[in-house]
Amino acid sequence: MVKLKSEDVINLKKILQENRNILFLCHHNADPDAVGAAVALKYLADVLNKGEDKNLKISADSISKLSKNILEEIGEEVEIVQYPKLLDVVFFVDTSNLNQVKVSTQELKNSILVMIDHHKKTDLLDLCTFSIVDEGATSTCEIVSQIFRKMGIYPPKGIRVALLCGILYDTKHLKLAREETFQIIAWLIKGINFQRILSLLTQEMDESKRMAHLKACSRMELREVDRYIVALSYVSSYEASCAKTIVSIGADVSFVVAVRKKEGEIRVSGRCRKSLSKRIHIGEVMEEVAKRLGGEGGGHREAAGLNAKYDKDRSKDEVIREVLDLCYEVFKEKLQKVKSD
Ligand SMILES: [Mn+2]
Repeated sequence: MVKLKSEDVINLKKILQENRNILFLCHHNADPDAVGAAVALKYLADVLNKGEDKNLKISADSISKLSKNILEEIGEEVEIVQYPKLLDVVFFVDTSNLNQVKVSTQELKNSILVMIDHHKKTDLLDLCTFSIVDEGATSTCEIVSQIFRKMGIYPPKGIRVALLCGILYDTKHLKLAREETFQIIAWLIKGINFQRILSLLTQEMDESKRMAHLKACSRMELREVDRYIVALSYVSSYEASCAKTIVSIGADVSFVVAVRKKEGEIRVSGRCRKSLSKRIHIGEVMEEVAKRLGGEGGGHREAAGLNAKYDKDRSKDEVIREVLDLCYEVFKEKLQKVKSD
């Protein structure tokens, strides 16, 4: 079970019962987990406080396409606004950091702050009077569902659809699910078609992105180092998605360059297979390439990127060639180094 303490549930209930003006705040580009948890918490507040003229609101400075799908399906609304008017109580939902929201920090001091989240704790938590944060939970929706269950309140279908979407989204369609996740899903899913939930979470890829993937593949150059297949390519946008796609179809490692003439910028995205990432840190490769290009780079073992300045006097093709060669060289050097260590 999610480590949900009875006293936390009692305290949350009290906050929701005693306050009529509550803002549920989601992070930037709110995903289905943030939106699902916010919609459910707002419903809970509405059920627990029978008072008249309540003001219960959900805000985000932007929401994702999938979140829009879900809100349409269940007939709920999220106010899309920067610097929303803060209410007596402000909930940070699926949001651990003030960088993820656009609010006035000065105004925050006048509200009771509450956090319901599953991310790593940050300083924002110190500003909150009350919080339920479980870093072990796979989603905020999972935590919120547990809260309902502990309170003995069975949410209506629309709310359960939103919660299921959040859980499915954050667990990458259950790939990251734990035993508790399945238990809460079994509790939520009564009378709901699972395929419908899955279809709410799928979206057609943009034509421009599909085109970028296809171009990246058709322009691809393959090299081999130490029996690893290195794929090099270039596009004008979606370089990260292209690099990921190239690895997914068979390369061990990929580097995709995008030269943006207008912005005077070179961007590179690097990806590698999980097995190779145990030997090579792509973030370190990108950091080193960036250093040699006078830019900035870094990232994770499997996924990383860099930005550097593009000298407008030089030809685009020449720069692309040079950057890709450099990626290949640095990768080779790092690989030789691990081999000799
Ligand atoms: Mn989440």
